[in-house]
Amino acid sequence: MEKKRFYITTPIYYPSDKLHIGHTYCTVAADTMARYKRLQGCDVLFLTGTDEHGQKIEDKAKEAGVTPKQFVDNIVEGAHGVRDLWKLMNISNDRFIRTTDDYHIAAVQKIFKKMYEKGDIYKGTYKGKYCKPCESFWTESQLVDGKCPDCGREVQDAEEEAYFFRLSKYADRIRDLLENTDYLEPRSRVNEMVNNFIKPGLEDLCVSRTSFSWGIPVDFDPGHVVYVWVDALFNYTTALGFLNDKYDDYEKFWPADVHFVGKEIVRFHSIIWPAMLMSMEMPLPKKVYGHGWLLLDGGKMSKSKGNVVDPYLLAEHFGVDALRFFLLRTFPFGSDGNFSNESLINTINVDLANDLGNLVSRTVSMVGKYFDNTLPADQAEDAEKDAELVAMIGALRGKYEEQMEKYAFQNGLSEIFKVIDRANKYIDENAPWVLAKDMEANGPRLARVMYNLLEALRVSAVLLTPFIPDTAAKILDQIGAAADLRSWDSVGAYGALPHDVTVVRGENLFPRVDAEKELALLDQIAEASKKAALPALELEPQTEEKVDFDTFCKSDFRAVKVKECVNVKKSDKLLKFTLDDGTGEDRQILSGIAKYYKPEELVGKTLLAIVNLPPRKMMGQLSAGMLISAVHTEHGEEKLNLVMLDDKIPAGAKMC
Ligand code: ME8
Repeated sequence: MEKKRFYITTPIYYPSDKLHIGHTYCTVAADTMARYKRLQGCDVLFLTGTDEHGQKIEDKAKEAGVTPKQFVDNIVEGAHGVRDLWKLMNISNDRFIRTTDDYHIAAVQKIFKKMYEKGDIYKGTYKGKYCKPCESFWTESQLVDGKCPDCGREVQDAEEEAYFFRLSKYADRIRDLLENTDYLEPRSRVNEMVNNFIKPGLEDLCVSRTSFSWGIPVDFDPGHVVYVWVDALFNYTTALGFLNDKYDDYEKFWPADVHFVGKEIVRFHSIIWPAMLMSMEMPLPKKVYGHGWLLLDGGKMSKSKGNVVDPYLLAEHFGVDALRFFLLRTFPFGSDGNFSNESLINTINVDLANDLGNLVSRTVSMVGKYFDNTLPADQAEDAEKDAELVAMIGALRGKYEEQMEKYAFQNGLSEIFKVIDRANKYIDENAPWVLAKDMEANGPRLARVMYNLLEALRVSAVLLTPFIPDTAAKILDQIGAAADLRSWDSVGAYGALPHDVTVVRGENLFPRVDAEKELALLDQIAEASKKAALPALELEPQTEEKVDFDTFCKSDFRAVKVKECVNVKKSDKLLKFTLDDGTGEDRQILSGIAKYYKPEELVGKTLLAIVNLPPRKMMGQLSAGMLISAVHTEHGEEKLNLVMLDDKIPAGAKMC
């Protein structure tokens, strides 16, 4: 029988910065789906890649002093880059597309021309805002406070020649697609699209730019580059060989079974993408699934906010499978979820260490201890005691499949963990350690108890394989499941494991995480990397306004010696100085520098003060003058140093 085909894609990522855990989320979900379909016996094509054109990349490259291609090459192929990350996360993509690949570029040029020749792309004028000094076009929404986002100067209305796609022509068909088919899921996203974009009226879409050059050139009109989303969306078909000779899988795999995409790009995939496919007279993908975001402290992670979570760091600390598992176990795929180190550690300790890890290690070690690793074939069932667990094992695959087909990863895992919980309870109910006291009488019964536990583990581990491939294989090794007992067919019903199975004791698969220690360590690392991301040294810009010499000379700067220095009561900022200013009378100055100095460090020092400022009261105490200090910001932290003079300088010496 011919195998069923399954084509799944992730979005292709912008290599403008290193990827974070939010990006990893979608790719891990798609990988799990691809592995699940392979387990079911499908012929799977799983595509991911990078979306490498556009102004943002051009700008970033310029900032870094390299060409755009060198810039993206480094983030895609370099150390800790996109490819490295997918390798680390055990992503089993069959293909990886880069939109800078020649075959893709040539195919997009042909696609653009086809839509142009058909009349669905036409030349018009794009109205926008122009910043003359920067020679840049901006849309209204790109402006910052109505000014150029780059230089902050005034912008003016301007027009640019551009190509447009007749999106408006497809509005009715798109609305029908969204409202009357299952094209877009979860369903809640359909209303969002229809109400926010379709009902207000779809306008034609500007699909070429002339204000920058890092894009696919429109080959019949030099100077124009193809809008990055047109370039990017067609990756799903060029990577199969559409209008190119690089691959030959278009007939076999198109239309895609599902595109996984984050919620903010649902609009592109559910309105623009199908409209362009309609224009090209190509079949539409069967489904677009818009997943939620991983939030940090309630907000979307973003490099510019400095609140990204580094997947390399987490994988190194907790292991790749623990991280993969956490992402799909903790958050419902269609909704947003709040990431925290606490919930990651909690999931590892509760689900993996306590429930699954303990079940594996207890079961395998009991089979070792009571039966020298091999169960006897002579076993005694207890219909009443075994019924519930046996029934749950037999029904698990069906329940799991029902959830997985809906991309409900969290629920699929819940079904597995119901069986794992039940098996743990089954150990307590049957108390193997009591049975083992009289092996002659209870041996066959004890053997069946062990068998049922191994079978629960086998079926669970096979169905966990798409989520935690390496660890599931280790579980199956430990419980002695041969290759043919790891298949989809072998877990359709209870009982495929041979009765005289031999277990192989192995490492503890999920050691408990010391939450307090790990959290402190992660906090430290996060703090350090936040600081490292900030400019090392920030100095106040110099004042441009000039001060005339006479005014300057009016400021009376003097050397002062610290006779006494104490903290001001009830203030955590102020230090009170008693100073020798050379007049023979003590001078008192208060200064808000308690954060930077201990009072005793300053006694005896020679400092610089301005002494002719009008005296003022601070916390009820008089301050006559001001001590001069130097301030700067280092890694985001304000630093202050009092100006200290050579102790040779006598108190009261005038500075000029
Ligand atoms: O959008 N939580 O690329 P991209 C969950 N190049 N998902 C997140 C996330 C988070 N915190 N942050 C980002 C693009 N993502 C385009 C795609 S496809 C033809 C072109 C997801 O690198 C985001 O929702 O900005 C998106 O689906 C994906 O990462 C890629 O984002």
